[in-house]
Amino acid sequence: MFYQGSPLSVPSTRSAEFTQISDRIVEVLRRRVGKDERAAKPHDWYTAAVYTLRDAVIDRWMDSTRRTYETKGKRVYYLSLEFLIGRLLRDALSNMGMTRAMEQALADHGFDLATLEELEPDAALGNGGLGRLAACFMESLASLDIPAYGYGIRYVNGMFRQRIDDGWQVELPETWLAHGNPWEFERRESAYRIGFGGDIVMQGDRAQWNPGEQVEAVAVDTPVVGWRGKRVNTLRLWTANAIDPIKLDAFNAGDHFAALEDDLRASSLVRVLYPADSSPAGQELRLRQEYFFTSASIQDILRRHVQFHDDVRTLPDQAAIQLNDTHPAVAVAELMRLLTDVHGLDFDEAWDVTRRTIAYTNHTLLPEALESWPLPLFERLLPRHMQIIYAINSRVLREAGKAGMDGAAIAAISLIDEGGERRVRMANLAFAGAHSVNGVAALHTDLMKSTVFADLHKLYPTRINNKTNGVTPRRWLQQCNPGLTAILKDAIGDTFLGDAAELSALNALAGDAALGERVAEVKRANKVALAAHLKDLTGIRLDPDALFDVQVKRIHEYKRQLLNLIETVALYDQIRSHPERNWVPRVKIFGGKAASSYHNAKLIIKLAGDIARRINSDPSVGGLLKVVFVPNYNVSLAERIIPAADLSEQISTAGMEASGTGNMKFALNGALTIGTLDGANIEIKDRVGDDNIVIFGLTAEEVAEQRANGYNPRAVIEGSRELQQAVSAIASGVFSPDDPHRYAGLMGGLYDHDWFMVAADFDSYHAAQREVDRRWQDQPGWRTSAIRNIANVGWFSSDRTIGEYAREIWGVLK
Ligand code: T68
Repeated sequence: MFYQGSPLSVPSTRSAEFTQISDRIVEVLRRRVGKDERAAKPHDWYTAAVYTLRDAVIDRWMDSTRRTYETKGKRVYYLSLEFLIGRLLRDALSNMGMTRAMEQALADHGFDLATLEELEPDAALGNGGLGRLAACFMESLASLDIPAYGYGIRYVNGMFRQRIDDGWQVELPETWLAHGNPWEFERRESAYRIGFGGDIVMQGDRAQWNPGEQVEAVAVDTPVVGWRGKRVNTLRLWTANAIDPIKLDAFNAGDHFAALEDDLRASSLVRVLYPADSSPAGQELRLRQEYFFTSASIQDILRRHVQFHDDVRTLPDQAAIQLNDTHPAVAVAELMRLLTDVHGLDFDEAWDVTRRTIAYTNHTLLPEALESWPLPLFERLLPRHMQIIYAINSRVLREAGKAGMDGAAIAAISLIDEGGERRVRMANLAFAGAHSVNGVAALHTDLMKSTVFADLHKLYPTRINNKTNGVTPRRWLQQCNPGLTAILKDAIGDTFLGDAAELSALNALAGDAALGERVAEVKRANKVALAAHLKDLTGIRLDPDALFDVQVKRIHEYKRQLLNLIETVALYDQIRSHPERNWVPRVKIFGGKAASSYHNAKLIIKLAGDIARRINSDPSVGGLLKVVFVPNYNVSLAERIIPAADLSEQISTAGMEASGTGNMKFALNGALTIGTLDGANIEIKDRVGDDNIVIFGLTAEEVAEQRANGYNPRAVIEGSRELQQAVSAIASGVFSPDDPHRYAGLMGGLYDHDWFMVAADFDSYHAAQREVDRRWQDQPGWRTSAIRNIANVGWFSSDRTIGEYAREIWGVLK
């Protein structure tokens, strides 16, 4: 709502800062946006507010850069194909300590900050957890005053917008740059040539790569503000330009398309983010994207290094390069190439520098997600890198041979997969070229050692280490849940704002009824607000006094939205058969995107919609159960949904979710977790205590055992009345009368193989849900549990995670 001309109530104490900002906004509106106050539209005011804030940010930014240069400090470089940032205005205002002043200044001009914030599009340059982790890490690096650069791609179209048409997911391009981006600065002077293809000429024993094509990478910088504006770091995203954007002779000869061909080829490199969570897109363009941004980043890092320290051999003292998964793993070969072919180091020296500089984070054990490229493709695009990889490989295999490893172990360690079509294994390349290889939760790290990297781990036994993920408490508590933050400040003071571990002071107050009530009141207010928003989005009315049971994340079979849906159907059945029982009113909230080519994931979305339609319109459940699928789940929606959740669904098949980070965000906002012993759930349980979490299902070890010993899902389904009824109802079209066979295949898959152990875990999950009901019926007990969750998950702050990387991998903190 805009109150043009009639100011919102402005507190009588007008700070000098507020008056200054208020005047500055008008000045900026006129001179930089080019609008008069009377003509300006809300979007113009939004832009003026960002520019005004940005001016303050820039001063700190230059300050931070100067400090780093002066102290000759070691810098951290975080290479990631994804940064799932979301909106920046609230984050930057809050970290700069300018929220209140900006609110008042805008109110002075008749605008509401919260409304203007909604005009900012989400920067959605990521798929899910991996991309969001990179964004949390960037914020924590700045908050911990660590000089760092994030490097990635400035996609013109980020994560697709999800529309639900008749229950089916439809993918639409997201045009986040349509109205310009007031946060970014193009740096034309930071431009590099990136080559592809061509051939190699030997000059003595030095190789010279003559690429067949070239494109120019240009830096576009965004400031990243740390907590209390201590430091402002740089997120440097690369965009692509053709070296020769228009061939005038072709154009003048009338062949307009051919004249612009290079330009089109360059822009297509940075056009789209591949919407493939957990599975590599097997496209040439994807490999080109990976090399494009990696090469530009490594060239930039080396340029900065030699500018101040003319010896490239000191690189490891000045730079720590972290590879976010294998997407930038070609960095190993690229750094080797530049050190040997350009800077003249010999192979051994270059290998030593490379390994001491680079570290690699693994985010998945799913075999289908481990990147590998067909060798002929790799060789065609990156012929020099292929030679270097062969050279690295022969060295690694020699070491394995010397260590007495057998043929099978050597085949597993090889950077080249020789089984069938030959492929380049990016995880093995990253492992070999890094001094540190880390997993993202304790269980995941253990499994790395015993499964996919077992042989590499034997050869290099000190390389694998664990860094359990974290989330930034600024965005995921303070900014998204100001109501709860205010109560916590009243209860324990505000030191937790700078150090989330201080939340543990709440433990002493966990049984305090008055605090429990205040926390519950805020939760209810957040639920009322979410219900209103979801009513607008979906038309479905939700009761804020019901238990809000939420599963929001990418749709994937291993995350088991299907288990939740089948249990929802079983509950629906039981409510109808036993209406006399004391049922807990529930709202089941689902949200998430499916990779566009992932058929079963898309079918699961359709199933959620079909189940929702049937249950929501059935008067016999008497409003005890409602189901809603929230379209276009993204960071901004997460910021509304998570503070309003009572129950957090973290129900992946044990051993398959590397960590999870949503699990941490929900607990930090006082939701109880229902979950398997998977990923970071285990560490959450260890911290919040068994009484404050509901655990069910097979352990990772039991899953492996069952799979090895011949798991028979059909027998399991036939042995469970609730499960069988629910599965046959879905299979026979009870929820899809318009197409009764729609789910026959999906349900048939459960009977036949059930790789994700839905049937095996069903009874245990169903019982765990009834345990949740019992706990909910004891409201004081539930509130205590909620407080215990908030009190004990401060450890999952990304500040703690980054502190560990900084000390144990990068050597930049003591
Ligand atoms: C996630 N991985 C893990 N991958 O699944 C999750 N993959 O458990 C973990 O918490 C998180 O990483 C952070 O460590 C992903 O999100 C991808 O998004 C992805 C993208 C492209 C290709 C493969």
